[in-house]
Amino acid sequence: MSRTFVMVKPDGVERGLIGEIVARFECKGFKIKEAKLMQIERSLAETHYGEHKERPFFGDLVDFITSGPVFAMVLEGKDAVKNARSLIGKTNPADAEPGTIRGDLAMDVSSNIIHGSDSDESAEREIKLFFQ
Ligand code: RTP
Ligand code: MG
Repeated sequence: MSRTFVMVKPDGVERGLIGEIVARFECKGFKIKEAKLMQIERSLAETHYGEHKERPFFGDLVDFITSGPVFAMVLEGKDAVKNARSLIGKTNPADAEPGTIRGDLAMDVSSNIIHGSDSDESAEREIKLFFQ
């Protein structure tokens, strides 16, 4: 068993999709170990997305992720990072397969409704950042 960090982004919370998204992870077999609705401070957003700080979309990404509450979760399961990313689907919802969360529920790369850690190291780093 391993852990991953997942959060419903402000667009997903605003659209009332927390229940739908949590249900998909539970149906897959994940256990929810921690969960909270929270407002992300700008400094936390900049640290969380630090790997993208030189990218042209960084400012918009930080503005977006701090624009309203997010629903942050720690999920446990077999190959948690990989299984969660496969449920989530590709970064750009236009490329995400139907059946995935982004493929079914989003249309735009800048508001793609959910975040999932991309490696075990990122997962542990992000779990510490959000749930110390
Ligand atoms: P996330 O970190 O949010 O789970 O998304 P991801 O791993 O699938 O994608 P990543 O490469 O880490 O990018 C982080 C977020 O930046 C936005 N993005 N915009 N305009 C663009 O070309 C672009 N590329 C990435 C997306 O909202 C993505 O989720
Ligand atoms: Mg990422």
